[in-house]
Amino acid sequence: DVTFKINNMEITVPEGITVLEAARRHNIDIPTLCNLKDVNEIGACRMCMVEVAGAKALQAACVYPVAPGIEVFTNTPRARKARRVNLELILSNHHRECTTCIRSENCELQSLAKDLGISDIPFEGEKSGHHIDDLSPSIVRDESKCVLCKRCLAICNKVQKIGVLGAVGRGFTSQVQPVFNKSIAEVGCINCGQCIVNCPVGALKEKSDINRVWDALGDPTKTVVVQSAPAVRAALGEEFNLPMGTNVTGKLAAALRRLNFDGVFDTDFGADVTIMEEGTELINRVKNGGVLPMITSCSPGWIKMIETYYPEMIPHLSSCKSPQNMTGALLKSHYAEMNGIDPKDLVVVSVMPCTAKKYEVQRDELSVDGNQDVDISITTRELARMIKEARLDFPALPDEEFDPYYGDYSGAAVIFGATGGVMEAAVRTVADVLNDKDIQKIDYEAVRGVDGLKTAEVEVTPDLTVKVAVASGGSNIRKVMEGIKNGEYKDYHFIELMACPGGCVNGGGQPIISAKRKMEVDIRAERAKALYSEDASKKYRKSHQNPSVIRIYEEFLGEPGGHKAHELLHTTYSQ
Ligand code: HC1
Repeated sequence: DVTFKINNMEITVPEGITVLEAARRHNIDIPTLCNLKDVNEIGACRMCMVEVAGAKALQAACVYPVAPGIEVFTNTPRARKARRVNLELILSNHHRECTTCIRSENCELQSLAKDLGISDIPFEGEKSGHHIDDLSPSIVRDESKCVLCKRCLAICNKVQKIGVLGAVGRGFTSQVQPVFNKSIAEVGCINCGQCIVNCPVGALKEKSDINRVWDALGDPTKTVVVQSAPAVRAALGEEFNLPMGTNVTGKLAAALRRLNFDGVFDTDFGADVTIMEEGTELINRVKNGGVLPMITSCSPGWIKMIETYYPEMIPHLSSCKSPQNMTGALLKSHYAEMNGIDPKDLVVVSVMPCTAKKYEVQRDELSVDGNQDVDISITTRELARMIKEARLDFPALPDEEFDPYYGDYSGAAVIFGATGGVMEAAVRTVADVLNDKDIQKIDYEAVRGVDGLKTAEVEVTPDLTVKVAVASGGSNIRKVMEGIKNGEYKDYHFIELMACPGGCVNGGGQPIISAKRKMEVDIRAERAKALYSEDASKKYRKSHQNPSVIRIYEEFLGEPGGHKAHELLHTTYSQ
């Protein structure tokens, strides 16, 4: 431990942390804009300037390590003045359309300006770029709002290891841009949206599809149904000031119903169907000498990553569509038929924690005669905006159920939204099928938790111990890819990969949490708790026990992995 003085108060903190973190641990805040714990600690924005006794110049607290006996002052006139000038300079070159900005009231720059009492900007003058890049189906970049904090760049390069953003120019011409000054749509971006959820301001946002949903809902010739992903219920409440980790499944169903969707369904139903198909595929590959390890295929950011960067690994990918698209394909076929609706007049909307789902729905492989399985995908944040626009008092809504059949799901489906959840759901079903009994011990703790890369061995039958791995976030995915290539995973059977760190609960479409708050809580763990507690409360906790899943195979699909299932629920990938 290290003992030193901050604002004349003696504190003791662990060695190796920064003055910023030490101060915050003792309830002394120092403002920051560019800091992102463990990811972007570069002292670029100069907002965290403090005085250190004996040092002439002010120091950036976010990169200044604690040391025994130092004396730090966070609130001197000189430090306050430096921060003010820095902030005024940033604001002078910022496109300040605060009332209409997507990040209004959730903007770290706006909060700082308010907290530091900035009322006018003395440096008004020429403003740099005003270019808006909206060619991607997922991500919109507005350079005029960029504050050059480089948080997006650090996340993309270091955490996701995709590296499509770079810093160019110097001084006034500095910019953060996709490589080769191209559109983000043209540079191998995997659409994960981690840049968006780590941007302090409105320089990055999702491509909004809200108006398309309102238009569909207002069109009397259309039947408009909605499906909501597992992870949405773990975070939507945050948009309405409910505590992080509150499960809002019941209010989510109630809100969707009050937005006037004709059917209020759950992607979790499709997640259960996915387990039937993926479990069957795994058993077949194990029994018949197919390509192993088999890798999950539900995260569209991961799909884009393998197609772009590891096409030679595609034979490892499960052929299963994602739960979103399985649900969509069944709605466009079975549900439409059952209800006498022409599939052309059925609009399927999905609510996803994900920006890559906007890209996924447009994939050519996921349409029948030009009719997409899922027509429009919106993020958790966009749904929150629709609920606000419709003036629904979300926290006061009653808890309702999703509509029967396509709204029925098991506990196994709910945990899809957290890293390790798909694996656990699959193992629950595979173990029951191979043993032909209802196994009672189904909490597979070894694959739970937020670690980026986990491995486990599960004895599913006396003759078969399944070796599994679970990874989330691009850098961990890259480790697994390299591991497969060099033989490290040669006796593994099944690997779950999710593009976003922590899985969908931390997806690029989820509510945006400030960097300061993320220093205090692990949002991945908090949100995951909401899913595991719903799982534990469900009557059926295994996908194959969901009575509506049993029913759809009986009355429509036939056998898991059979002809009809293949036609509707499986897909191909491009190399
Ligand atoms: Fe996910 Fe999935 S879990 S990919 O993370 O398999 O987005 O929530 O909907 O499709 O079910 C996302 C979440 C989601 C699919 C499911």
